Amino acid sequence: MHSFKTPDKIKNSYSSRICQIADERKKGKKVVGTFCLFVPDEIIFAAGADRVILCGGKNETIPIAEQYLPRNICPLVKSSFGSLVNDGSSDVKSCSHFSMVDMVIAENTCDSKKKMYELLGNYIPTYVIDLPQRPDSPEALKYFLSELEKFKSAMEELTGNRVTKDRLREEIKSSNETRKLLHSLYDMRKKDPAPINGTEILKLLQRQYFLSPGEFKEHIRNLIKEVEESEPEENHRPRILISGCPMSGGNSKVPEIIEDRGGMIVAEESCTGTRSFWDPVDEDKEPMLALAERYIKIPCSCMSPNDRRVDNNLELAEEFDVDGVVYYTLQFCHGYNIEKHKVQQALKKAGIPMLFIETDYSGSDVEQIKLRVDAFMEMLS
Ligand code: BJ8
Repeated sequence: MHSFKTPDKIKNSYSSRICQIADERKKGKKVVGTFCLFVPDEIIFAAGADRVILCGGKNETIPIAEQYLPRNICPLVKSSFGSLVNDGSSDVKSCSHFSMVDMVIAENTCDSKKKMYELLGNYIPTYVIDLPQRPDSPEALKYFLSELEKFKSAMEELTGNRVTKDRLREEIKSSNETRKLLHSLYDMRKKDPAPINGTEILKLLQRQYFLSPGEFKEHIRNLIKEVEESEPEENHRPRILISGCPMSGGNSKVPEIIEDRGGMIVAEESCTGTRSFWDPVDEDKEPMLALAERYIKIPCSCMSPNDRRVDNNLELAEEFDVDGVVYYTLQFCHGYNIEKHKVQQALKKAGIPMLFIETDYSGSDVEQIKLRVDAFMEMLS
């Protein structure tokens, strides 16, 4: 397997991004923090603001969160909250960009997040976008569009800038360019053997939130070039689609185990994978409507019914010619956990084997996961 050299600039993107944001703020730019794909970046950027992602993928901040939140909720929510409310009294490093955020832009998705946002409002101004949860009706689109209009006004108020249709069109075009580049990168993974491993791609997607959109595009272009010029690998390894909860920065436990044990992740049906870029925004439509239409279709398990996600799994499995699916959920993420059943049924019908892994951010189950992955790989080989 080829190992791609991540340029130092990209490796150190976190610290340089913090400096960049600090500079921007000195010049009066507003910075917002987000947790979810349902918040359209295009509106934030069109308002002249910057954004950082606040989702936590690290285990260390969970004990801090457990002073406020129940233990039996999803680690992503606890890790994020612990990192944000860390007052420095423990040895754990806090989320340094949280102090640079003027406002959190939250969204009503799962119960744990919704309730966590209510507490977060005690620490920082928190704006919540409401979501209709039955996405396929015309009323839902109308409601979501009205929520995005309100969000646009909130951004105008925060920044003092008007969000014009032209600015929105520019940002939609720019985001679509990023989406196209990611599609080109993913197309390369359709080869057998795939020329780049999935852990590498996951880290790229996690890192995008610590790069400006321009830097991220440049990084993808360079990576595509490097992959094109690399020597192809010879041995076929079981091709895996990983499907389920997002993997925030700091969390790459399961993909690393899969690839260390001989598998090759060729696609991810997740918010740190295809869900984040698969569908473009229609550039020919009125921009706010086009944004509402595109974002409401994100097949998150908080939507009901969410058959689009079942279909996406089947389509990706076929397109990337996978040998098996690893269905990955975080503990206490009821939406993805329950949805497993429907996905498993559909995959079974299509003759595609599936391994279910429910885990957290700790290392306590690593040995057990390795054993289960070994057995799965053996079955697929
Ligand atoms: S669009 S997946 S980013 S909500 S893992 S916190 S769902 S209990 S992160 Fe998500 Fe937006 Fe949906 Fe994507 Fe809740 Fe589940 Fe935890 Fe989750």
